[in-house]
Amino acid sequence: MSNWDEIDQKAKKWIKEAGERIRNSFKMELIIETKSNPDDLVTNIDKETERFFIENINNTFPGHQILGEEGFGDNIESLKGIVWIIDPIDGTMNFVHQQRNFAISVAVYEDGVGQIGIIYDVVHDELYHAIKGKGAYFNSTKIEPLKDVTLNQSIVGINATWITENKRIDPKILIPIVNAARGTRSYGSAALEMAYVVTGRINAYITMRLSPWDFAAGAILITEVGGIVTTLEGEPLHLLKENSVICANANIHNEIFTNYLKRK
Ligand code: 2AM
Ligand code: CA
Repeated sequence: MSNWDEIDQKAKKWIKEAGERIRNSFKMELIIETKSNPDDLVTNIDKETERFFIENINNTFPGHQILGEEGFGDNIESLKGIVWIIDPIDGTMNFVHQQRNFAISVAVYEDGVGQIGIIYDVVHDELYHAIKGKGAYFNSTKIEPLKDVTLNQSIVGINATWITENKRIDPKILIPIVNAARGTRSYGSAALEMAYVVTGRINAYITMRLSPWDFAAGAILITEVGGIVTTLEGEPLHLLKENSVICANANIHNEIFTNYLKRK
């Protein structure tokens, strides 16, 4: 068994165990706190789940580094070596308000190159997973490469906050894309929305601002089905800072950058 297979099997075991704990937590009362603003939620379950991964990874793979949303991992300044990038609950607002539409996202990178990407839809017990070069899977079924549909035949995942997000990029650039698409959807978990692009349930996902733990696993999965992931300026995603993100099949990505967005 190769090194990556062993890491992949452990990661999947832990993600399933963490999911089981999260499903059990539905019966208990949550401790909800806010982070950067009153809408930025974190719960005791986000924190417990992240600690669960960190403990297991540190015990099993002591040389590996960990970047986690809740900050219990390492203080990472470089991507050298093996780095786990973990979002214990992606879509925390959905977790708190809906008890659905959230996921655990786990990615393993080596020297900045994505090797393993796993997204677990906890409520549906659905696992999206990929090892670099071996294709992407939905549970035990191999996912077909993305079909070359055009934007006017597409559903685009996009969050309504794009209307007001204008720190670096003028949100108006998205209006013609929304008009050209067949429809838009917003699910509130970047990891799940990227998993939906991978399985063709939506055909593109566009967002003005994500953190590395939101997209680290999704980016690996999308690459494995022939899709493209970049910033809205057409650059590769940076794994140690916030990024705008557009991911889609190669055809739509090209169509959008030919007709609507400018590369830097
Ligand atoms: P979270 O639930 O882990 O916070 C919602 O559209 C998606 O964007 C979720 O994946 C959410 O992750 C993420 N998100 C919400 N606010 C964000 C912010 N200020 N910066 C980066 N990502 C954010
Ligand atoms: Ca997240």
